[in-house]
Amino acid sequence: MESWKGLPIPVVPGEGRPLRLFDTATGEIRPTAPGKTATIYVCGITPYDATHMGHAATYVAFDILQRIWRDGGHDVKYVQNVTDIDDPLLERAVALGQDWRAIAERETEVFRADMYALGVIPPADYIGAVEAIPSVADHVSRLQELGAVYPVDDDLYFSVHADRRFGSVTKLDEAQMIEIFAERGGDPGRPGKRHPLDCLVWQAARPGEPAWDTRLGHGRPGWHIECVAIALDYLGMPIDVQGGGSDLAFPHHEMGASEAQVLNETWPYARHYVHTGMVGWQGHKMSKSRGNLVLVSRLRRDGVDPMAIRLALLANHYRSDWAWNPQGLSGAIDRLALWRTATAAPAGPSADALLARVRELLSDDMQTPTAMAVVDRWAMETTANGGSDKAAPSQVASICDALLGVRLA
Ligand code: 5CA
Ligand code: ZN
Repeated sequence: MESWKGLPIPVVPGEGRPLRLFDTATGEIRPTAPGKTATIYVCGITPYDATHMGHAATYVAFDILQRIWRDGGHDVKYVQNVTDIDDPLLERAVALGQDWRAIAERETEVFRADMYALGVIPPADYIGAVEAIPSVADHVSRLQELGAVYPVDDDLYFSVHADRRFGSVTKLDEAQMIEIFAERGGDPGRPGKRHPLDCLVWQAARPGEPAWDTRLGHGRPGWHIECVAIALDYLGMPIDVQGGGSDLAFPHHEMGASEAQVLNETWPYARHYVHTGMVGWQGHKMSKSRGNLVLVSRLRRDGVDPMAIRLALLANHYRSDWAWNPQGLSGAIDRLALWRTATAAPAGPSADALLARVRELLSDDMQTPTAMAVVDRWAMETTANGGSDKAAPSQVASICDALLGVRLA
């Protein structure tokens, strides 16, 4: 499906550093992207109630990641899905008395507009689950040939233990896995399954629900295999980074990795599993199911500058859980004003040290809060005492744009 429009990214002098990132699978900060072209798959939205601050924080974090790679001389291949058919979307359609397709199209459009406003680099391939159904059927059928899939009634399940590395992404014990699986859309107790953790890869048509005709019969895909089919089709294995919020580490990324590793008979699916922290609001994780949402589109309608929203998100380290709060937004509005004033000044202190320090901080597990404090110090010095470097203000503006995605002009 159509992605959103990208904006030109300024090139800053010299070359950035190799990016080191925390990897969920190893629990360590390790170097990323050994090749010239870096590949990244970030799990996309299920299109209803888009785009809340948790979504926005996650996609802005993976946007920063790509900016650092580009600054370090890599080309980036970025793929994202839209889960435009899934149980929660159908449940919402019933609750609203609306067509599920209309909801998906409308919310995907809101998401695109929000991503564009926030200056998020668009994926080269933006693929809907519905579009991917023929490919999902092919991948499931290949898993069948490999003996890793079995029927339960008319549905098809993947034997997670067909992959001997199952569990290596999150390293949870079995009791924890079963508990989280049940909380996050899984069905550990379904009669007829060979193991409680086996996951649905194909669901036969249910009365009143949408279904598609494929080589597997009339039905629709399971969730994890949808992302795997898209990632394998558009990127191939291993991908450099599989990204998403920490709520996707288990079961989604764990089970997806096993499906891919069985399909490809190689390991690993991804070199890095990168997970963002959860944004909360009113004492809970911000979530569509709970309805405690602050929407990007709502703030934009209220006249909040999207660059201030971006600064409010980046003021938190991507891996920490944090709560959205109005003070954070007003601090970001003040910061944006300070940066705009300073980068419009006739001269300031040299930008060289700032660039080196910002690169150092961002390439070390994306420390955006401290990188922004470096820009603050330069901006305060410029507005208080000026400086002798006439090129510095526009250079700092380019650095903020290229590395932080914050447009100041
Ligand atoms: N469609 C699936 C992924 S294939 C899905 O999880 N969709 S979603 O709409 O629920 O979430 C989209 C992305 O936002 C996911 O990466 C998810 O981990 C992330 N996300 C959801 N809620 C939050 C939150 N409160 N804080 C941070 N990230 C969040
Ligand atoms: Zn996904």
